[in-house]
Amino acid sequence: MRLKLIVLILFTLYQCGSGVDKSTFKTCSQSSFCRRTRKDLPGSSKFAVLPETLKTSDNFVELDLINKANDHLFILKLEALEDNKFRVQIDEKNPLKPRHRVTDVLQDSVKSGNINVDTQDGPEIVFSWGENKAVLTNEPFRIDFYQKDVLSVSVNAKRLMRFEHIRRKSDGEPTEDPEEWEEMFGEFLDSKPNGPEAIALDFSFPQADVLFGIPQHAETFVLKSTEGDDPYRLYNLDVAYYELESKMSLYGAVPVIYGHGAERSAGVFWHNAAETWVDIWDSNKKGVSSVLDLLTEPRASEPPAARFISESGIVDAFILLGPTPLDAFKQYTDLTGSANLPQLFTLAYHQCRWNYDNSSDVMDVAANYDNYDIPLDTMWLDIEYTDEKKYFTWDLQNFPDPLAMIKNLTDSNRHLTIIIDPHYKRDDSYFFHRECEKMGYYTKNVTNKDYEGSCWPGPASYPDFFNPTVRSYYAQQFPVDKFKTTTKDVMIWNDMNEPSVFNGPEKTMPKDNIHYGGWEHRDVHNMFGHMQVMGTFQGMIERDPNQRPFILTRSHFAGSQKYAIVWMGDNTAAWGHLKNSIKMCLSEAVAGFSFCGSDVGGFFDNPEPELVERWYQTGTYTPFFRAHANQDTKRREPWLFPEKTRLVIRDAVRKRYSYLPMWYTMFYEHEKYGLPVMRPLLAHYPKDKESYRIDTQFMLHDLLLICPVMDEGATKIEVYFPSKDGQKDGDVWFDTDNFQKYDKVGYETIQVDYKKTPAYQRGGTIIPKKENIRRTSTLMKDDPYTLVVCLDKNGSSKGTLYIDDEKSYEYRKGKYIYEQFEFKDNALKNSFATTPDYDTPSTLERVIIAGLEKTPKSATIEYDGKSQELKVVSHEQAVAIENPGVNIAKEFVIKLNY
Ligand code: NBV
Repeated sequence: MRLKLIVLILFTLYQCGSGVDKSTFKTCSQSSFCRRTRKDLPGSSKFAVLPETLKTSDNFVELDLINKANDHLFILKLEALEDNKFRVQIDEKNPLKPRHRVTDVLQDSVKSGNINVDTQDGPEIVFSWGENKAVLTNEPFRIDFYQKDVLSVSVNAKRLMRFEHIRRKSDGEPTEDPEEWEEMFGEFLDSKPNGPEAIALDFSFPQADVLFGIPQHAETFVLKSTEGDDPYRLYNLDVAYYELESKMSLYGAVPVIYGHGAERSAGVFWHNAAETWVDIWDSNKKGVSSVLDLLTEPRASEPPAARFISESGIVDAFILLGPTPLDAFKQYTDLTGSANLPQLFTLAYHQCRWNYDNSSDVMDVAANYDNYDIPLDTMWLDIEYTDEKKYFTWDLQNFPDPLAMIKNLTDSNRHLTIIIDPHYKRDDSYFFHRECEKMGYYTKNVTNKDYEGSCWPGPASYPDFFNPTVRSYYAQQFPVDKFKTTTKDVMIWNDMNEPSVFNGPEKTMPKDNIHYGGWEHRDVHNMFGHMQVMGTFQGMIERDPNQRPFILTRSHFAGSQKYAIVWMGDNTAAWGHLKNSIKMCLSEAVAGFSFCGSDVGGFFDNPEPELVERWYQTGTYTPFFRAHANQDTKRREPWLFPEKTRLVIRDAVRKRYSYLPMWYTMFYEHEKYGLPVMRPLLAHYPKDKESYRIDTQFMLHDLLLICPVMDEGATKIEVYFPSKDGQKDGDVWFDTDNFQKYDKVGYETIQVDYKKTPAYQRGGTIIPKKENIRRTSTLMKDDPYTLVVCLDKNGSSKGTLYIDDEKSYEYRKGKYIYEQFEFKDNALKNSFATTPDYDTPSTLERVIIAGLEKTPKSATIEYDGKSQELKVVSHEQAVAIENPGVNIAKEFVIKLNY
């Protein structure tokens, strides 16, 4: 009873009403390393390269670097990487103790390229690799990266580099800040055993007009200047009631940034897992903004730039030289990986709530989806399913027979996802705690004892997921012979893994806690969740090696996308949060997290029906489509709303199911090519400056332009049709509801009734769909396909379709069908890059063609040496070729007859 009360008090303090409690979280000026680094002014750093120390090898060169302010020596390592990438590492030459280097993020496949030293006399050393060149200026230290002779990224051009060498307090080196050696935040003391060890470096993007990236922030997609404001913060935190338009940290931290301009894109990946703040200088090449500008001399144009400031670790920066936005995104996923192809059902619709109270609640909700004819694939269980928040156990009072409940779902082709948090109840009757305590598996505090914090179960400890043995132990909990109340089909949700600690500094773990290898939590904080999801992934693979794991994680770092998908955490049922979900998912997508979404309807508070309708309509087109709500909200399953809302929800979900073949194909191509699924407009229209800042519209692949209605009471919206050349040349677009054609560039007012979500298929594309909507995606597996062919200005188009067993890893052994479609010269043809090695009974049931100049009289299909006439039905703005009937894995040609 007392325990429950304490948890309740801590939780109430934690939630703190309905607004973010800013006093819980640091500003830059409350953090010693950010405060002291931010005093550095451009031009202040005194680093110089010692050219005579140059050592070369095939793939990298090394030089000494000196801080002339104190004569401390560093090693600068420059490494050429394949595909227009470059790595810059700086570490102390003779550190008092080793500095932390990030592991467990980079792909094994990262390959070095050959680096040549072109010139090395005089004040510069010039290196080249492939089409690229790096010019290293010795003093002041600076590196300019050229892609095909165009200056794309400059390192330390602002001379803001800082590198605090590790020292002993007793050496009495000059202090810059009174809290360098010990820091207080509220009641919390950070003992900082290593003293000051911050690093900072600036990167300029001479070709860029805008910078974007560094999720996770509730901010616009394009980054804003931080002059006169706090920097963007990257420090995984559990921020209840987070605010919009804020540079405060949220649950994830992905230190990759891009600069983009009409001619080029480039990026920088800052491979550091310590707390990081990022300053942004946006471009002042904004053109004439006032009459005064016309009269005065143009200002010297400073390119947009970013400064990364990290509390510890080394400088390890990857320069991504593009030159296109898609090239730069790919270079980033080359380094950190792309998401595995998910099981198809995970792309369908999910229903969650904190909490479903008991087994019959779960089964009733699922059954009601059938009663109201709304498809549903996955039910979710939040923390209350456990026995007193002891993960890997069940509350057998409310869920007396979990296996029967799961079977009930599985029998109707549905799935269950359950939550597993990273805090473990300190209770001797709990096996997991007993074993972790006995084996020494918990993260240690500063005195090397098991760290004890407080979370849902009350006093709790946190396994040290950085230790591979601990990860294996944790992974061993998942197989069904161990976790007997689950089946192989139960999927996992890792929440609170920043980690969230109710009674910790900034509601997280103290920085002087100790992890595996003796590293401080300070060095690795942003990777704590990443290490948990690695363990979860391992556990699910051990449970069933041939089933693709599905994991939702709240905390994430660079590379977590290989293991888990993300969402926007505890958002609010407000229109601003609906809009924000698109901005945030776009930033996540360019940082490798394509499988992203927000709690549909909003987590906190009760949404009005109109907001629910618009949120579902937006959810149709966001990769992760899950409704979720806080325990204090009113129940809000679709049938609890007025009929109109329920029908809108039904339509939105059904529309999502009709596009599942497209989603699945896009995610296959995501794994294969490493490009985002959800894309900002600039990804395809890099020359269109107007498009850069548009973050209320987005593209799905290069196929659809989605313009969700996200304003209360809207009866019309302004849709922007982007330009290919930055002027008048654009694509043609077809409204997906009625195939109305838009051949234009610029804004167009579109009328929107409550049913309408403007979405346009790009002319030149072919999208595969399934139009017989069933209760679950699994039931649609062998259903026939419809191809939607939208023609470009030349009357042609192309598309792809991927098919496999939707579940296993057999596709990695070639058991799949991947086909290309092409429409040109009045004929639709398919072809296969590799011979299909998967049997599907699915046929082609319809081809819809939009954009034809004349309506054909009929069509003829040829396959297997036979030919057959097909009926062409003319609709207002498209034609439909009915029932070609050919197996989708066969080669065919359909010719139009005039
Ligand atoms: O586990 C309860 C919630 C969960 O429903 C939500 O989705 C997470 O983001 N969890 C956070 C803990 C506390 C929320 C106030």
